[in-house]
Amino acid sequence: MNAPLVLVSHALCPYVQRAAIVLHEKGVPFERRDVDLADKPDWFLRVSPLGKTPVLLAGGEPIFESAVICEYLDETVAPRLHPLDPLRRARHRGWMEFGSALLNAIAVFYNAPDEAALLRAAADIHRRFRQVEEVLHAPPYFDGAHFCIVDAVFAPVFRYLDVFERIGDFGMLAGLTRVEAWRAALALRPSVRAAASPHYPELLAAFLARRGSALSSRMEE
Ligand SMILES: N[C@@H](CCC(=O)N[C@@H](CS)C(=O)NCC(=O)O)C(=O)O
Repeated sequence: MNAPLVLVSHALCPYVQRAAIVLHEKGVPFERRDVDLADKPDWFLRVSPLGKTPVLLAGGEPIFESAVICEYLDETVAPRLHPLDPLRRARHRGWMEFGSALLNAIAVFYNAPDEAALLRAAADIHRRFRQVEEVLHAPPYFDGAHFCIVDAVFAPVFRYLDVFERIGDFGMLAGLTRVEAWRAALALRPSVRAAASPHYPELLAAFLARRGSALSSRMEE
């Protein structure tokens, strides 16, 4: 892979972080090009058929969808992050999808219109993390010592929790010691640290405060 890589990004996008983490793990230099998703430029709509970030421009060719970008990078640049065994790889792909569903549940939480819906959404997120707790058996990462793409998918999920916990105790990880240990290990990983701006917590807090949601109201208290 010789041509320069460009990651079309948005500062708050968790899917962009997945791709940035994988690029960093593989030691691939890349340029981030941020777009305003509230006012999408024409060049962006030409390379992003769904109008979403991330897009990876690889030698000028656009690749969209974060999971596809991660898989492409894994197939083309060492070290391999996915397991070599097809059955384990298939299971990892399932948990990547689970991570995407968790991001949707997080959006339901921060958009919840009232306290009852907010607490229901928090309980739903806790239930999902209980499922994750059941499959974590080999610390420090998702599948043992080897950092994998599922780790890159969950690290941005945990970044949300860091900010939610500043607002209140929602018990999303209550009693889930293996998930907490995994979260702590991911937070120390250089690729994870580099995937978002140091201002990310403040930017996310400002975004959450503007939602007009129950969570926004709590932030005003
Ligand atoms: N399935 C996509 C989801 C990407 C996504 O939802 N990106 C959001 C930002 S985090 C976006 O671009 N939203 C703009 C829009 O939907 O108009 C992926 O995995 O890449």
